[in-house]
Amino acid sequence: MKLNLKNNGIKGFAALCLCASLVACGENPQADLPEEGAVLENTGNASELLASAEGSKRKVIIDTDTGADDASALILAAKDPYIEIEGVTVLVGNVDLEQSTKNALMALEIAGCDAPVYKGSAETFDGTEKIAFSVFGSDGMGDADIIHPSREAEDGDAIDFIIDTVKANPGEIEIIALGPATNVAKAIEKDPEAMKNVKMIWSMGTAGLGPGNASPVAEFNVYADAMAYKIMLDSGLPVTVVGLDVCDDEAQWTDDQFEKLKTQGEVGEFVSLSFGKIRDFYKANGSETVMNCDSVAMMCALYPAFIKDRISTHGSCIADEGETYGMVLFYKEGFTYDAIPNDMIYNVDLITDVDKAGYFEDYLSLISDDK
Ligand SMILES: [Ca+2]
Repeated sequence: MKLNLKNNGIKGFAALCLCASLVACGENPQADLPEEGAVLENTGNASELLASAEGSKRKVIIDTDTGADDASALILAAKDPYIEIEGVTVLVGNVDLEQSTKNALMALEIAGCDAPVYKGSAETFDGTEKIAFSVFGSDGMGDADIIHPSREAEDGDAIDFIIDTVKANPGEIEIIALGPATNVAKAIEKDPEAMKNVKMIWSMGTAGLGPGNASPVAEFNVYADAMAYKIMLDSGLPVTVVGLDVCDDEAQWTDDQFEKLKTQGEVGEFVSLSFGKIRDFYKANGSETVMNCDSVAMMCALYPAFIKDRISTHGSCIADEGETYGMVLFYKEGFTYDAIPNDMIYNVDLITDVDKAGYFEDYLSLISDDK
């Protein structure tokens, strides 16, 4: 879908789009943002999404166990003119901490973004050594020889960075967590008072209201560190969860779509190549299409219009060993259960529907330099 964006009384919207691609990561001057209430004439969803974003810059920390899906989401964020990426915090998950850090640095670099990157957890919340498990290739990025970052991570620790940034920006910081909840849980444990000032934690995690992928009931990010996820949900902090069930069916990317990505310059080719190994994995398991949940979560966090439905819930994570390890139960606010009282803390919003059909075209448009 070719977008037809028209400048409709907005100062230099074309310049905004160009600006967004050249000086991403919150370097765009505020004056270049569309004025509140501005109307964008368009024929495509992505521009509607841009118009639905808030008029002032939001401050985000992106927490990532950077594999190909995380990298695609980082690029989406780096291209967004409405957010300031305060920093990217990394942890083990899809790949080990060192590789995860390199992948995050490379994804930012390919998107022209110089946000600082901080290393975090190399093990689970309770100190268990974490064995990385990747279906994205040994480097988490398709083993396509595309990871050659020119930058290195900052000296500071990711947990301290999260705490210090939240302290310095009370009520303003949104954490977009794309991996296991270890870094977030450690920050909550280390300074719970400071973390009360978090505006929102967006979490790609859980099976939502559908089946799991790490086990029949557990999703990978939760399964990788269920205690950390439990601490995050039990903290009472506001959490918005994007589960597996809103990333399936029409939201899954096809071979044709990956080919289309390849034609979208250096960034599109990078994303397409990084998914090579997981596409093989899906095909070997009988699926011609591939999930990209981290970018669904990023779309939800950045573009309210992408979200079609949500419910207010209490989220309860099972961290005890056993068949249900890593399962998350959602108790719906206002629902009367037969057997148990439903008078809990409803700090967890569960996204229950997104614009699956428009997801790929939206993604393609939003990372494009010629929106
Ligand atoms: Ca991830």
